[in-house]
Amino acid sequence: MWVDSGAQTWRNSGVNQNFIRAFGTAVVAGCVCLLGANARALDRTNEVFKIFQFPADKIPRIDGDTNDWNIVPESYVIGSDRLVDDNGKHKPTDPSTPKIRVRVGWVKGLNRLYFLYEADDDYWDFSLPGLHNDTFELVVDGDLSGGPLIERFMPARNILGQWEAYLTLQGAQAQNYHIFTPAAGKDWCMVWGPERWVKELPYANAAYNYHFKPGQPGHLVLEFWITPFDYAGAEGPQRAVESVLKENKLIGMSFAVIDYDDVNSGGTNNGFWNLSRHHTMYGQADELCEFKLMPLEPQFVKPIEAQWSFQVVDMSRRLVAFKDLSVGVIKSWHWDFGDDKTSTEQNPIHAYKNPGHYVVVLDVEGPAGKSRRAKVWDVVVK
Ligand SMILES: [Ca+2]
Ligand SMILES: [Ca+2]
Ligand SMILES: [Ca+2]
Repeated sequence: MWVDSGAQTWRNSGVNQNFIRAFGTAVVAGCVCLLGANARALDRTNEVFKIFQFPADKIPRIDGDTNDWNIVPESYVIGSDRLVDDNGKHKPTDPSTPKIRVRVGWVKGLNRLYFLYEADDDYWDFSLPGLHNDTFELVVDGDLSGGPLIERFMPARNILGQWEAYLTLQGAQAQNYHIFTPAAGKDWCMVWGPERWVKELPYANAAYNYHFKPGQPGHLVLEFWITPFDYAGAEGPQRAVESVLKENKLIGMSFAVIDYDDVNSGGTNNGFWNLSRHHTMYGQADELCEFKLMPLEPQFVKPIEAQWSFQVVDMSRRLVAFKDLSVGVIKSWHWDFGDDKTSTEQNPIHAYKNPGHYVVVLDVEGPAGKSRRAKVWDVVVK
């Protein structure tokens, strides 16, 4: 349902009522703090869209079956009402407009963004091999660097020339995926830039589920994940830098729905709806929206769980720093360093007398109970 009338509403309404209903006050409050005194140039800086954290034992399987997304609360869903009618070709209430629902997820420890894109359209246009295809266009800036990602917007283009700018700059710091909905007889997407390797495993994977033919109406499911990159060059993955995804990190992202409803219309699309209010978000990362990598929802957080990491500070003194990473309310810590020495500090530093492979055990206790985490032969000093 289109319930918002587009760009003008956004300009006039500060924090939109639909947003408050859909996204809750917690993120609104967090957003105000984040903006602080120096608001960024990003679009919609008065709101942050949420990326759901999947528990590690509930990672979505890329098979076009939506069941693994049932655990994502409705507050994470981005619907058609959030998109802006970008070029005025369709009224937001036009019944021929594709109705979409987008959910975005992530998994702590994986530099991947998972997507479930569902759409209902009255005319699925996907029989041609080129760009004329119903499309979900996704732009991702994994480190909020902003800046141009398409050669034509790059200041250095005047120095480098068009093709050198394309090969050295385009898509390097933010990536644009033209995802065909659906893709029949073609790759699942066009990466708009020379870093085409990012659309293949082990950097991306996609699956569709639909039961319509070209020109028919119907429901489309597209399930996929991509890897965001701080640097993804034309030369291939060897020098690439993945964006490290961490809890509460903000990334830049927007997506657009490009609708074709007539196979004979040539290159002309019938509508272009955008999460960003700026059509040129396809090539300007400054015009993306803010998305936040959310913590686990409370029902997936274990009440108490021991966890820790360590670092050898000085091997010549066999000096090791231990860091508590336990989850939950912890009242006491007990470390057994494996050499008959113990500590009750939260984050102890320990000097081993002798070289060896050690079994280190952390026991924690709190109102929710006890938990233990041993690591066998992780701590090795010589
Ligand atoms: Ca699935
Ligand atoms: Ca970037
Ligand atoms: Ca269509």
